[in-house]
Amino acid sequence: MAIIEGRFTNTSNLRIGIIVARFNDLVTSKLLSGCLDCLERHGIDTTEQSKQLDIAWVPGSFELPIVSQSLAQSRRYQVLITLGAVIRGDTPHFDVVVAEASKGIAAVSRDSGIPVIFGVLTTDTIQQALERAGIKSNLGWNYALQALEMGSLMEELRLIKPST
Ligand code: INI
Repeated sequence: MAIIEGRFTNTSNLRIGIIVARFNDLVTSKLLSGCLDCLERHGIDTTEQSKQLDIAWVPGSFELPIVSQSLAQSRRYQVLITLGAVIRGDTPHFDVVVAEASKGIAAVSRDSGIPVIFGVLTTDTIQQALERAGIKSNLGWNYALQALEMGSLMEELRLIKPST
């Protein structure tokens, strides 16, 4: 029996790309701070000189899939994290932005074989978004943990030898 699971230690070989939406920057910059805090505490070099981490900014969550796709195609990263905040109160096309971002991110992940963490908050109000980005908890932290787990899990899976 093989037990296959990700880990949260020995992160020195992990390369991570983060794609952040500027729309609702008040929220997404907080998600990014939480994410970086968690990565740093798990041994990832988060300094400006880091060779383990790159951060790409996009205008809004709608643009997260295309830039994720480009980073995935570079084969430079074991895992990508997308960060966005879509707030229903702000827009009648909430459903369109959420649907395109979620379907697009899932498609990039499946097509490239590189896990892409879905770190897009979808809330009714800015208050709810802020509560999830630092006032109560910071989901950026959770997205970073999920990235560590998935990045290392996919490496484990690649090591499985075909049965003879
Ligand atoms: N983008 C978001 O990330 N969150 C939103 O709440 C949002 N609203 O409200 O419209 C939003 N719109 C911008 C969209 O993601 C694109 O950047 C834009 O349509 C250009 O393609």
